[in-house]
Amino acid sequence: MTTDIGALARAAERLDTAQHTVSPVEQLPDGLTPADAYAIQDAVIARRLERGERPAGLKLGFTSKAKMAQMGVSEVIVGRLTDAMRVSDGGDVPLERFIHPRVEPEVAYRIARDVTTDDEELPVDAVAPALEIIDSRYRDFRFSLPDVIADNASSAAFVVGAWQPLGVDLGDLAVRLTADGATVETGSTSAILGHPDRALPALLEIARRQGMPLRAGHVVLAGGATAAAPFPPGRVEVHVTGLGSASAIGRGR
Ligand code: OOG
Ligand code: MG
Repeated sequence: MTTDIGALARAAERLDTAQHTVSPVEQLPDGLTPADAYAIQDAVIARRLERGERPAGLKLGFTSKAKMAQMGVSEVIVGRLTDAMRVSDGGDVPLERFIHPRVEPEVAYRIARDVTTDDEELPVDAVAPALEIIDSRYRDFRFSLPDVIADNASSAAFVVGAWQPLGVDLGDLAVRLTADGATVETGSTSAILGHPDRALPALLEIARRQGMPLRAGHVVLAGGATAAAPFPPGRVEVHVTGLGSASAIGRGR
């Protein structure tokens, strides 16, 4: 069933308001299709771009079993990143701007040039360790597949470490997430679709279907390699063996 345009716009307004007023909302009504949900996501992003934010890339969600099991969703989804979500490596994350922030260790790719409809592969020119801060706008961080798509795949903020040239095989690198030096989650990049490079064709397919542009310099997040952890006050860091690290400091709360 496809819901009427007015209902989709109202859902987008509710999710957008939840994000910038930092107040959780109820899940969306049952019966929405993934297509409806991406239409809501489009409208949420349009509202952010109208306020002056600029597209910064795309992120994949549920590319690892750990994430699927944690959230009870087993389909790969895509969300949009904007410049307002970017936190510099080692920078501050003001925790009061989020409802119930969590953090995930990820791998980022950099888009080499504007992607066109002729591209059969995503042109990438660098990779980096990354942190994603997710924050569901839904009460209790609970959602169905359409709910989380509509909510821009829980995107909230992201940190990219120093870009590295291509050449490192990302297939099975050890991943560690630490909070104030203590290990919180460990895993391997192989958790991401068996190899994080597989995130690229998966992303291209969805981005093309949904008409999501990718431009030179945009960031692609391949998805959490482990379950997400609550973002605590203090220093959070991801370490990827052979690739490097990235960190952020949780302030407030
Ligand atoms: C949705 C976002 C999933 C990932 O890396 O798998 C995601 C969520 O878990 O709230 O970002
Ligand atoms: Mg993620």
